[in-house]
Amino acid sequence: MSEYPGVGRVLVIIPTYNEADNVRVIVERVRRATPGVDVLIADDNSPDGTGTIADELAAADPHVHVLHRAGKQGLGAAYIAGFGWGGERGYDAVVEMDADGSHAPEELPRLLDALADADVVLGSRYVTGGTTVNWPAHRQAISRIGNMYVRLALGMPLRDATGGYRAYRTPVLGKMDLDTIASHGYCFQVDLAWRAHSDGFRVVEVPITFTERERGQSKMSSGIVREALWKVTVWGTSARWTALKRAVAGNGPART
Ligand SMILES: Nc1nc2c(ncn2[C@@H]2O[C@H](COP(=O)(O)OP(=O)(O)O)[C@@H](O)[C@H]2O)c(=O)[nH]1
Ligand SMILES: [Mg+2]
Repeated sequence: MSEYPGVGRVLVIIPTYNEADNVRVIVERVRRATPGVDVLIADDNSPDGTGTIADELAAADPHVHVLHRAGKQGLGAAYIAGFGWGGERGYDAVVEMDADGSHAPEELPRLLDALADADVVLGSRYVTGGTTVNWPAHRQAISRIGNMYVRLALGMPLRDATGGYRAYRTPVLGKMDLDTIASHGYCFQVDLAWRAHSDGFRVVEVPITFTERERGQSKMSSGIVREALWKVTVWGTSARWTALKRAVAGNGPART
């Protein structure tokens, strides 16, 4: 296994639930775009046989691994298990990437290059140069309004805090107390960005092109949006309350 310059050993984690039509293609694209990095497919016992295909891919390529999980427990739980798997095996950095082709593996070198001077790199649709392709208008609206709300509620300067194409230095995750994360969908992504930002880590955004899936179905639901809205409101209120208490006590503003 080779080391990515300035970063070290890299593990790309791909969570899957019913991605039988996508998993083979995405793994091949990652292996071609970044031959030195390893892949971990975190499958939640997909009824469509994704896990079996993942096993075949792993049997054919020592860079590919599979984490079989008991059942559908949400994206956040799959990633936390994957982060633990990578941490135990000494990877220096882990990458989040969707299985459905929305996150182009061909853009991964740009994320990893940026990680050489950062602790966390967010692939961003909403910085200059970033874009979305074939994304339905209602999904764009939810995403844009959601990100605006995140910025307002949390006072966090990031443009795309809900995106799921990211790279983290593993020690940063180690300091984040992942056991206390109960968030599932987008909220999981906001949760990690918020923790990284408020803990003072170097979080940078690099532009990506997000392309809507062509095969398989989205697992997005209204419950996922509700979870994010509710939790972001609670975090924002709690951060402002803490800042207010500190100001009253004369300790200066809290980090927000
Ligand atoms: N392991 C696992 N993966 C999931 C789960 N929900 C979504 N995913 C994966 O997370 C990625 C993004 O999900 P997707 O449905 O495309 O969400 P969208 O892009 O917001 O519509 C895909 O690779 C999914 O297979 C889950 O409960 N468990
Ligand atoms: Mg998708």
